[in-house]
Amino acid sequence: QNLDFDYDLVVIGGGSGGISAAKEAAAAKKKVALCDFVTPSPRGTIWGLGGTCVNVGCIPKKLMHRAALILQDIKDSIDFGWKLPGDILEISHSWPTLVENVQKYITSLNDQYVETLRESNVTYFNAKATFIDRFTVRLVGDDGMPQIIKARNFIVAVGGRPTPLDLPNANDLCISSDDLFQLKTAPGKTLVVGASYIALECAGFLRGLGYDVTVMVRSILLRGFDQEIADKIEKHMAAYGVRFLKKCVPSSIEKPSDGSEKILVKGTFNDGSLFEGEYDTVLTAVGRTALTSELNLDSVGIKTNPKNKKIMVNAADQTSIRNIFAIGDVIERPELTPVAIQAGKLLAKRLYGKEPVELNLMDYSSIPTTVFTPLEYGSVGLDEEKAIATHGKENIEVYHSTFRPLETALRTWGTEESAEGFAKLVCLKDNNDLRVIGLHILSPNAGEITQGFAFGVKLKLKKSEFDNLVGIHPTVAEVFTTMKVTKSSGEDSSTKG
Ligand code: FAD
Ligand code: NA7
Repeated sequence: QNLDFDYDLVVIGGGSGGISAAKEAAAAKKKVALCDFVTPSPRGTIWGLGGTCVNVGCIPKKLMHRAALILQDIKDSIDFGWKLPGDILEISHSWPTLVENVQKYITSLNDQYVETLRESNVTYFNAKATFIDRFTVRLVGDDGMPQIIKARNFIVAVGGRPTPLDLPNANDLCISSDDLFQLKTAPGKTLVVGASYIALECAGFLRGLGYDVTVMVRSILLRGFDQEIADKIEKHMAAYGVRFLKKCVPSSIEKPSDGSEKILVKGTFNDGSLFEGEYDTVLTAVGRTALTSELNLDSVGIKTNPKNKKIMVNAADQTSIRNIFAIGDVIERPELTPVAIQAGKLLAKRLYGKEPVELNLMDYSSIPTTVFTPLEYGSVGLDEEKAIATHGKENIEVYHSTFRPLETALRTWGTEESAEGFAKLVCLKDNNDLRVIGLHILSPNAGEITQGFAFGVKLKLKKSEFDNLVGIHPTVAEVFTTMKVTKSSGEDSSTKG
């Protein structure tokens, strides 16, 4: 085979994982190219360099979450003595202003990514890549002109896109998270189909911004997360004004026959009863599909999981073809930005660094995460159900605490439930001690708290070590240093005084 390579490494996909790997490889003085191409959503939405997180994921989601929380702060301000110039009910929000400013910020990040690649000596192709053979890809950009490049190694980091709802008209009438953050007009009365992470986060901030929001839940909320906390999130969101249609799936999505601009959604509940409702916006968040179908992987011999189209890799992120690697959302690992970034960096270090390969293997255990629902839910390690399933109920002790954060202590609006927080430590009985194997918190700023405490779970600390840690008072996080009530005792988990 002619081994006249154009590059040492070609990275396919310019998102969190791809950019991280490309920069690290270029820093090791390798000749690197990165290609990134965004296929428009079925509604025609497109975006710039940086992948899902920057353009249609974490960043716009968190900014909109923040936009919604600001109204809570304004409402709370009255109880803290602030006098607002007018009636609180007259406060209004401009969706187009939010979208315009969020998009301006994203564009600035897109420009920064182009600049970073240039400064790092990574050649950037705004083009879609398809494999021709294990050393060659075809690139096609907006101009339609194909270009062939050869590389010794490839990293596939193409991520995923929202899975469309499998119903006629769904692509024309519904939007996905790919479209929401660029929506020109306010979403209005919204139905969110799906009940996981993305669905609940979007439902939460849309409600917080003042829209009428209903969530259609096929089975349970937040599959894979602690279900006691998922129940609390449901109650909190319901108190916040979100409606839930439980055990219901959509059966048809149409334009009403009266010619109105609304979208008519019909659905079926588990018990066979029927649902019908009209909405201004239907947002589907029913999972994501890895973008592997157009890479021509089969002809190169790269194996994918037929169930979910994800690329199969070994512990070193190597595919079934030796010189081709894959990282990020396109493989079967937690779909999170820092996971993709870390995996990309470590993979490049393993390929081109001087340290022994074993030192730079990616550790996928104890990865912290946060669901940015109106009351945030941070978690790291095992949830209670998984801990019991793995270790047996007799080997698990759970500490829990229900508390009212000072942030909401003076609140006179909303329900008691909407002002409460909750924390939980899942512990494994270990000789005469307990080891913390799961940490969960439902509170304002849960993301910030969980990031710090994740160390404790990652380092396999004992409950006694959490108890020995001196808290910072008055904070929410100090709850983890003072947890005394076990679930098995049946005592009330409310913290007083
Ligand atoms: P991506 O970032 O998806 O990048 C892949 C890139 O490759 C894309 O630009 C794609 O267009 C391009 N591409 C695809 N095919 C080709 C091809 N053939 N040729 C060239 N380019 C191609 N994670 C968190 O950690 N925290 C959060 O709060 C969070 N919130 C999220 C909210 C939403 C609404 C969504 C959708 C996701 C969220 N995520 C969050 C997940 C996070 O965005 C992803 O895990 C992360 O972006 C994955 O990075 P990646 O590099 O694997 O892929
Ligand atoms: P998930 O986590 O795969 O969840 C998909 C949700 O959509 C879940 O609630 C499903 O219910 C529901 N679903 C799936 N198919 C349907 C249909 N056909 N009808 C109704 N409801 C359906 O996807 P997300 O998009 O939330 O997040 C994916 C990742 O991206 C996530 O890990 C983040 O890290 C970023 P089920 O529980 O299966 O009954």
